[in-house]
This record gives sequence, C-alpha cells and structure tokens, in this order.
Amino acid sequence: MRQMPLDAPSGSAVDLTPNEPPKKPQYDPTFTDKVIAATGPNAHLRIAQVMPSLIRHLHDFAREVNLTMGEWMAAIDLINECGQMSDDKRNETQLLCDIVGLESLVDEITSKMLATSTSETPSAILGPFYRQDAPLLPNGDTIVRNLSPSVPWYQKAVEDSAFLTGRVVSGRSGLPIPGAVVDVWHTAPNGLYEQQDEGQPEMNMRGQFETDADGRYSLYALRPVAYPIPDDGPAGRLLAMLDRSPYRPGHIHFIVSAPGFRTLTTQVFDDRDEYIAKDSVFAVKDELVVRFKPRDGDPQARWTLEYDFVLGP
Ligand code: MBD
Ligand code: FE
Repeated sequence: MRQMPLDAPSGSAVDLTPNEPPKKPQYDPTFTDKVIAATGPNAHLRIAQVMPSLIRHLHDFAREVNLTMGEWMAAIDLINECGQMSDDKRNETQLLCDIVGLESLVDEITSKMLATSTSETPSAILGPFYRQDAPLLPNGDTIVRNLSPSVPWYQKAVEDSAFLTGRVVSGRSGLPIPGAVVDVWHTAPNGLYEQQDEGQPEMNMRGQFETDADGRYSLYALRPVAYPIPDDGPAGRLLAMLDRSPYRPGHIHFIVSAPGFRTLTTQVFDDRDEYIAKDSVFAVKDELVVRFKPRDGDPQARWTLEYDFVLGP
C-alpha cells in the first residue's frame, strides 16, 4: 500500500506525489471476477455461495503479501505433508487449523447460530484425539485404568486423583436430565492421550457415563496437566516459525448428549494452569475455567470437581 505523505490534508483527493506517475493496479484487476464467474448455473447451492468469497479472500491474500511461487509451493508441500502423516490416530490437517484458530472460530460460529439462550454451557473444540466407543461405565467408576506403582507417573496420578460430578440440566426448564450420556477423555499425567502412548492400556482415561434419576454423573479421573500438542510435524514447524509455544492448558474433554437436546462438545480447564491465557489452539472460555477443591476422607481422590452441563434444545 502507498503511504500517504505525513503533511497530506486529511480527506484530500489530490495525489500529492507529483513526481510519480499515477499508479496502475499492480495486478490484473479483472482476474478474480473472471475466476468467480466461471461457476456454472448448476453449481451446488452452498458451494456456489461460499466459493466466491473463498476465492476472493485467497486472491486478496496472495496480492496483499505478494505471494511468490516458491512460498506457495512451500505451503502446498506443508499441506500435503499434513495429509500424508494423518491417520485414525493423528489428524495433522485439523491440528494445522487449530493453531491458526480456525477450529475454535468455526465452533463459535456454529454454536452461536444454534444457541437459543446464554445459559447454555459454552462449547469448545473437539480436537483430534476423540475416540468413539469409549466404554460405558457405571457412575462412580474410574477412567484411570491399570494404575499401579510401576507406572512411571504413578505418584502424579495419586496427587491429582479427582472425583468429578455434576448434573446435566435443561437450559430451557432448568430441570435435570436423567439418561444423558457424558463422554469424557483426557491425557495421562505424561501429557499423552492413550492412543499416542504405547505404555497406556486401550481406552485409558476415557469413558461414558449415564446420568441417574437426578440427572447426576460421577466418576474418578485426574486433574489434567498442561501438555504440548504434537509438534514433530508441519503444525509444530509452523509454531516454531511463529515463535509460539505448542502448550495447551490442562483440560478435560466432554461430549454431553441426551435425546431432544443439542449435543454439547466442550472442555473444562483447570484454573491452576499457567497456560490458561496462552492456549496454543485458542479454546479457553471463562465459563469453562474450573476450580478443583480438596477432598477429604476418600482414599480414591484428593480433589473434587463439581460441574453442571446446561444443554440447549
Ligand atoms: C488437543 O488435545 C486438543 O484438545 C485440541 C483441541 C487440539 C490439539 C490437541
Ligand atoms: Fe485435548
């Protein structure tokens, strides 16, 4: 962009740099419209609605930064590498979107479009480590499997042992919802999800719990720890080039569902965590920051977290 001379009168339409010839647009000004106009009359409706905007933003971006062939090819290589290293245990393309805030933004847009009241528990992104079919466990059971003193992080797991309980309630009526399913997962104290870590048993730190007649769920789990998102791939390289930390604040993931209610995907964040204000994937919301309280007289847990989920219709 051309800088205005500092002494230019504001609002002046006169070009005050007489020694330069009037500038022509740097790039073909008809090009983007031509690409958009190539859309055919039978285009898919939503695609025809979103693609012109995507094309315009992409072209404007390329012009704004004067993107070169070499830089564009480097980006292509990076995206290809994301795809090549993704499988059912790792989704690098999703991670790439996460570190530029795109998954959190789309989550905000989606939940605001669907929400009917502000009393509903805010959503947070699913993230790449969800697994379907976590075992359905009775209330009061633990999602910490095969914990013994031979596990390297045994001591930390004892120190962070926590009882999680709360109700699932209807945002509209305020009444508890019996038979709601609370699907929960978090990392081990070494900061790894079970599928990232050969040392953990299958489905460790994962479970589903059905609320009782009072709409209450309860389980044993751990206070979550801060951990770096996988940074050995393209997303990690980009973070390094941006001089950013790969850390996420300790969090517990939940998907809460009940017939007749909108399924809630969210996370809660432990307020002890130093990374609360610098989540590498920008998922923290004030209402999702929780405080664990000391728990007395329970050999299975040193901490309690009480948290209610409020579902929208
Ligand atoms: C995670 O554990 C996560 O929850 C998200 C959203 C992104 C990367 C890693
Ligand atoms: Fe996570």
